[in-house]
Amino acid sequence: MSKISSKILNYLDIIFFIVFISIKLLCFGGQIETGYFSYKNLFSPVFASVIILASLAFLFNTKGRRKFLFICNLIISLFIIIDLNYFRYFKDVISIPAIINGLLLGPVKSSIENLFKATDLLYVLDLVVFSILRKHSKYGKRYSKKYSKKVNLPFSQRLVPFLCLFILGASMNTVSFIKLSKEQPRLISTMYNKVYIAKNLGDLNYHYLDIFNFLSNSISKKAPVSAQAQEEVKGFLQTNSEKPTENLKGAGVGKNLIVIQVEALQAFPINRKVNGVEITPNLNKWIKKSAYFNNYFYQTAAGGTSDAEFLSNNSLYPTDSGSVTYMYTGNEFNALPKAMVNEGYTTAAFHGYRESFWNRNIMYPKYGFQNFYGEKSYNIDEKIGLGLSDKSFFNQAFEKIKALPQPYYSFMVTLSSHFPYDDVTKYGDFNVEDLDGTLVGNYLKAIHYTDEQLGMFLDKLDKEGITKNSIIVVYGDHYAIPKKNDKELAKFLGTNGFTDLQWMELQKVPMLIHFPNDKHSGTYPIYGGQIDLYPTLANMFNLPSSNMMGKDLFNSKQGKVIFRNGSFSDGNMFYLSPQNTYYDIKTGQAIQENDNLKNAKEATINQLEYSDLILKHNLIKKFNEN
Ligand code: GP9
Ligand code: MN
Repeated sequence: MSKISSKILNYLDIIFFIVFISIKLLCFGGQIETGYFSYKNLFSPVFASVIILASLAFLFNTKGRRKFLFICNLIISLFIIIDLNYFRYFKDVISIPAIINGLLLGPVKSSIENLFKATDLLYVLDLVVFSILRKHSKYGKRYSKKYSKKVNLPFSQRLVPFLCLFILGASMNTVSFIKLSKEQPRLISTMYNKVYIAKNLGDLNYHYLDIFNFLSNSISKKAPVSAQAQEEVKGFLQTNSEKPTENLKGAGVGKNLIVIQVEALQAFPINRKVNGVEITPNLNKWIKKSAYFNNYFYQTAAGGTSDAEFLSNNSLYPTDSGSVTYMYTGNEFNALPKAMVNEGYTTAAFHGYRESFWNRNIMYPKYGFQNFYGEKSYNIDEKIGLGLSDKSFFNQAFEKIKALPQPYYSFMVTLSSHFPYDDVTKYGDFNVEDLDGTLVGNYLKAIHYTDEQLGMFLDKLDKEGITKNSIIVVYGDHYAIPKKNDKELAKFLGTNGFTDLQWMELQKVPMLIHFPNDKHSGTYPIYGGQIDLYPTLANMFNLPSSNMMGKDLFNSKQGKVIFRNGSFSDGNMFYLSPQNTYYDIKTGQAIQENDNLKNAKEATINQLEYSDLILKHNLIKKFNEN
C-alpha cells in the first residue's frame, strides 16, 4: 500500500471528523436560517471552527485521539439537536446562562416532547453507523485491529500537524470574526442576537464564544471584593439617596404605573415639522400636559435597548462591554418591578418580539416582572421591520393591561421604529420631501408612524378613564441617527455640521411623566438621564431608594448625567471623554480643567466603578442579606 494511502488510513478518524462535523454544522445552519442562506458563506467559519478542534486530536496518542474525537462528535451533535429544538421553541440558540437558569427544565420541557423530530437523530447517525461497522464489518474489524493499537507517535509527528491545522483554522476564523464585527459592531461582545452569530459563524463558533464570554465573566466576578470597597459603595449609595426637598413625594401611591419605552425615539423630532407637518404631533400634545424633561439623555452602551431597560428599572450603569442581560443572569436586583410587587402591585412587561432576545425571558423575572407578554402572546397579524407592528402591539397590549389586577406596573417596549427604518411602505404617507430615501427621511417616517400609534394608545387610556388613576411615563431608549449620518442630520436641522459638544447635546431622548388631570405639567430642564427614572418614581411611589446610582429629578438641586464612556455634564459644563475636553454649554467654548472639574471627573469614574462592582460582585444580594 502506498505511503499516502497508509497515511490517510492512519488519520482516517480525523478526516472523517472534519468532514462529518462540517456537514452537520452546515445542515444546522440551513435549518435555523429563516431568510436567505448560503452554504458558501457559512463554509469558511464552520470549517475553521472544526479544524481548530480537530487539530487538538493530534496531541493525543492514537487511542486517546479516537476517544477525543468520538466525545467531541457526540457533544457537538447533541448541542446541535438541543439548539435545533430550542430554536423551534425560542427562535434562538441555547446559551450557558440559559442552561444554568434551568430554562431547559422550565416551560420548555413539556414542549420538548412535541418539538423533537425523529430526523434530529440523523445528527448522531454517523456515530452509530461507525460503531457498528467497526465491530461487525470485515473492513471495520481489520481497520480496528490494525489502527486501534495504542501508538505514541513521536512528539514532532504530533506537534507539527497540530500547529499547521490550528493556525489555519485560527486565521480563517479571525477573518470571519472581523467581518462579522464590522457588520454588527456590538454583536460579538454582547451576544444580544445569539442566533445571528450561529447563522453567520456556525454553531460551533457560537458555542466557543458563549463559553469564552461566560468564563471571562465568571473569572472577573470571582475575584473577592474588599470590605473597604463594599463600604465605599454603600457610603456613596447612602449619600446619593439623600435629597434637599420632598416634592411630589407619594404622588403616585396606589395609582397604576404605565412606562412606555419607545424604540429609537430621539429628541430632535419633538416639536419639529417637515413641510409644515408635525413629525410627532401626539408626543407634542402629551408633552404639553405632562412633566417634560427636555435635557434627558440616553445612557446606553453596547447593550442597546436592554441597557435602556436595565438603566430605567434598576438605576445602575450598563456594563462597558457586553450586556447585563447576558453577563449577570445570576445576579440579584432591587429593580422597580420587584419594589412594586412588594407594594402589592401586579407587574407585567410587554414586547412584541422574540422572548429570548436580549435574554429578556431570563432577566425580566429577575427584575420582578411577574408576567412577560413576548412575541408568543400576540397574534402576529401585522409586521413592520423586526416584527409585530406598533399598531397591533398597542391594540393587543391594551386589552391585556385592562385585564390586569390593579394597581399594576406595566412596562411596554415598542419595536416598529427600529434601525434602519427601511420598511418605509408600511409607515404611512408622511411626506419627507427631499429627504426621501435617506436614513433621516426613513426615520422621520418611522417615528411619525410610531407617534401615531402611541397617540392612539394614550387617547384610548384617556377615553377609558385609565389616565385618571395612572402615572404614565414615555421615553426613548437610545439614538436613532448614528454618527456616520451626521451630515444628513445637520442638513435636516438646517446647520452645516456639529461640533463634538453639539453632537453630544443631540444625544437626548424625550421623557415625559403624565399625572392624572394633567397636574404638574411643564418643562423641567434639569440635566438627567435614564438612570434617574427609578429614583424619581421611587419618590412618587414611596419605594425604598437606597441602592440607586441616579437622582430624583423632582428633588435635585444640581443636574448630573454620566455616560458609560466617562463623559458627564451638570447642565452648565459638559466633559467629553473622547476629546478629554471640558466645554461651557452656553458658549460652546472649551474650558480649562480646574480642581473642581478634576474632582467632578474623579467622582464620575468612581461612580462608574461602584456600579461595576455592584454588578461584578452581586453586591445587591450582599446588601440585601445584611
Ligand atoms: C428587539 C428590540 C431591539 O427586541 O428591543 O433592540 P435594539 O437592537 O434596539 O437593542
Ligand atoms: Mn432599541
